[in-house]
Amino acid sequence: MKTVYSPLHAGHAGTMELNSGELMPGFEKPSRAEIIRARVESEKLGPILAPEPHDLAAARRVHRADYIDFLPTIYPAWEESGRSGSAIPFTWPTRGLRGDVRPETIDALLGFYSFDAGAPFVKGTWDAIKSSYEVALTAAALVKNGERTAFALCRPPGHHAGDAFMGGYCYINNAAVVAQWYRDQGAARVSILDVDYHHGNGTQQIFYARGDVQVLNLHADPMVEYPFFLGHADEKGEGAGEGFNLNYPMPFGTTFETWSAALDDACGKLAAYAPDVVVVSLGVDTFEKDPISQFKLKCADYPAIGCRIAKLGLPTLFVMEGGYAVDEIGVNAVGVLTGFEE
Ligand code: Q9C
Ligand code: ZN
Repeated sequence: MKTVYSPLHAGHAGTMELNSGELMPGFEKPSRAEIIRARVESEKLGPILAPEPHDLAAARRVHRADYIDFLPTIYPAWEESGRSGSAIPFTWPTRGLRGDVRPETIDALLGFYSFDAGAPFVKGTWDAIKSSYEVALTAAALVKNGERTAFALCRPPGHHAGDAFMGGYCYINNAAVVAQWYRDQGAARVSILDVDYHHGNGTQQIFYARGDVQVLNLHADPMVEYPFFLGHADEKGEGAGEGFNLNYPMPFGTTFETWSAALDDACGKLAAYAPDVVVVSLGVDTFEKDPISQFKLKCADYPAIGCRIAKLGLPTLFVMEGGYAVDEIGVNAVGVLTGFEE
């Protein structure tokens, strides 16, 4: 299978994040994508292509225009105000405050367009976000043009980004963008299968009231795990989307036995929906040694995930999301892909 990759992700580097009361180097770092790319090469998965340039029209199909306008302008404004390093929000319009009035200054805008402090901006962040978006769209076009599958090696990831919010290392929701792009290219139905350890709260929010994009999420129970405030089993969609959002929250310590049973159930629901194309939000932070996660999947389990998804017999685009155990991130991510191809 072909992989699409851009070196521009590497400018999104030296980010800082708040962890247990301390500001520390971010877990979402450039080596993640570099190690996956090296594994794609060493496993001879297939050619690695550069992304085609794209304007932001496809991003505006799933994100609010004012949010897309904010993303490229915030860091220049931050520097203009005499600051450097990571631009990070520290205040949010929570319940009872005015979340409907767009403020005018940098710190307020950062909070207005986010749900947490986990999507920092440094100098190269916007170029990385844009390249990640172009990687996703370029890989999406490969599958549209007849390839059975393709791998969008996106960095930064996307599934926590909603219509007008960033967070959890995510800015533009690459999987949502390509799902909508397939609809706009004529697909009647699209399924998004999110296997990242964390609930894809942004993806759910974007498609919650729609029946033309089915969203299936396997993740750690939001009662005890980030992103906490969405992803419960009773969230099934609303209006025209009723029945087209499916959540599989699982407890800490979940092993592949339990996790793969959930995947099997989700694949059954997906097959019944009979989409024209499947977009997999591919996170490998379900791994037993992931530094920020609490599931117990082993390296040998990842090819089995790819194999189960391949059994659906549908055109399938893989979009990279999370995974923070950098030593094994290449083995696990590429393991899913080789498992799919066997
Ligand atoms: N620093 C993805 O896997 N963890 N995002 C917060 C405190 C945030 C994960 C812990 C995890 C975000 C794409
Ligand atoms: Zn994750």
